Amino acid sequence: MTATKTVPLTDRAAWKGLAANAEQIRGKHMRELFQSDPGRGERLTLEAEGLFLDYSKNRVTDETLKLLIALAEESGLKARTEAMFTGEKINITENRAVLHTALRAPKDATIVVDGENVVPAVHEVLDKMAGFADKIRSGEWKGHTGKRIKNVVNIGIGGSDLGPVMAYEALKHYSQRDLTFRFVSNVDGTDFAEAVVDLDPEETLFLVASKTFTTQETMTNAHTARDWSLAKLGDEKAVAKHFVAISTNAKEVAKFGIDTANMFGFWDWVGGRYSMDSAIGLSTMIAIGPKNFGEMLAGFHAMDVHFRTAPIEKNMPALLGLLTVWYTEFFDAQTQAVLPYEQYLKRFPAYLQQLTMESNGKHVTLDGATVNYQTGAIYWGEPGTNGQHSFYQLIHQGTRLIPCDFIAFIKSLNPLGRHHDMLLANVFAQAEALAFGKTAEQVKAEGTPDWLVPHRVFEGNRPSNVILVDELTPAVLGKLVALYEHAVFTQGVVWDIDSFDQWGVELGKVLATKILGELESKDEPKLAHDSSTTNLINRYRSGK
Ligand code: G6Q
Repeated sequence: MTATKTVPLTDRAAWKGLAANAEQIRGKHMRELFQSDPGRGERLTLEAEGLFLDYSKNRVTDETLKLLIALAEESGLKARTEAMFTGEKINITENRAVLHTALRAPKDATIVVDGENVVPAVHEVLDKMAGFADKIRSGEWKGHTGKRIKNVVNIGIGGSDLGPVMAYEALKHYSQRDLTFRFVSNVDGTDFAEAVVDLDPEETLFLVASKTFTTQETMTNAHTARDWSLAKLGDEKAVAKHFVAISTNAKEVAKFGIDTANMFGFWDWVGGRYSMDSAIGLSTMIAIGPKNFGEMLAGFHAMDVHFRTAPIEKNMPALLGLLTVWYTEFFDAQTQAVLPYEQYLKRFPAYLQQLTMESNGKHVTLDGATVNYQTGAIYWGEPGTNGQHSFYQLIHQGTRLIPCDFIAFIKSLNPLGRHHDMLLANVFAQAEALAFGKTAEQVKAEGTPDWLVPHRVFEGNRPSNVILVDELTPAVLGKLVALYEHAVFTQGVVWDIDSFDQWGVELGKVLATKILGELESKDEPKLAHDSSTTNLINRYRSGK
């Protein structure tokens, strides 16, 4: 697909309408919006696939919502969604289809890329993963010395790490507890050293997860892992029992010494940050078992179907995406906080950082024109209630507007006394406090001395969404991830950018390769950098 000419975002009628609408809303407090519309808290909600979204505590009116929906329509959201789902090459700068949705399509679906239905191959890999995962889980797969595999170490970085770590942590409750999982990503040797410090190579399996199998960090860690294993196991043949590869590059896998029979493949139409449900999820499948993994995929698929078919006004990912566009463009919001009130989702914000920021951190449109608006919000967050005792102060009383997504579950996976009621009381209280705040009159009425009143006033009018779900299951995790994937897609469509490339990571990689040679050179290298870089290199060389 080549870039299609669309009306520039800021020339679209709905954009202009939104700009005018924002001026009216800026002077309105959410207190007023709720007082004048008693049904608002029930009306501005949406239920999809078991996820309940309360978006009533946003600085929007019905007019705003109408205009945001019109903006999505004018941006061609529905057509672009179909283009993605049907395998058009919407990643135009890499000339690739974007088909993570095919990874969770049911067996009987047909999705054609370059004249071939990709669904059978997806299921073939899933079946192979299941066979392997079962062998590890049951103990049938033995290490080189005949011992059972007890430890699984995933080596990967970026999209080949963040999804697997997040999913493992999120679904730990469902994991096989006699297996230990570790994740090594950083080229900092400490990451590897600490990950294996208490492991026995005879009982340890490495999953080398790399789409390209050329990523410097991952290959360095994989070679170090190989040396670590062989130092104890001695024999090169041990590699076959202790290393498997997850990659699209069979040639490089074979070169590393991994039997390609122990390779789990995927395809160039799966972007790294969209790959946790491909073979990259092998660690997840070993942890939770093929059945649970299948349920996670079914969850993803359910949200895919919802996004593809629901009208925009009832479309949860589209609404979430549009609300972020609203605050980014018209309220100068720079960040979006994601605050899960669920300890198992502690890595979810980190996962979303890559998904959202690598996807939408772009400064040119599909046509290559520099944008005259903001793109990609900065996503960040920590699990509640911990964040409340650290950075929430700035959200409540600081000078910046930070829209928040709260994620909470009605049932706890670890019900303990009053813990869960307390946890949920905090989510609801935070959303309420952010929206409605506390006026000077209220503070005074509590007997606060006049000089202290301004310090204790909560302005309120801070927007948030609450996503409330019954219980964290593998299917729900799939739905939540797909929810954000499609919210990010919606934003990218409105912003008219390529959400699926990542050229921004290239320059640093190239420079690092050059500098590495200079750091390791025995002879005094001829440095042709700026004075700061030259000084840093020299300081390191003389100190190391
Ligand atoms: C994600 C990016 C990037 C990628 C890593 C690892 O969308 O492409 O984070 O996942 O650079 O790449 P490999 O899997 O090829 O090692």
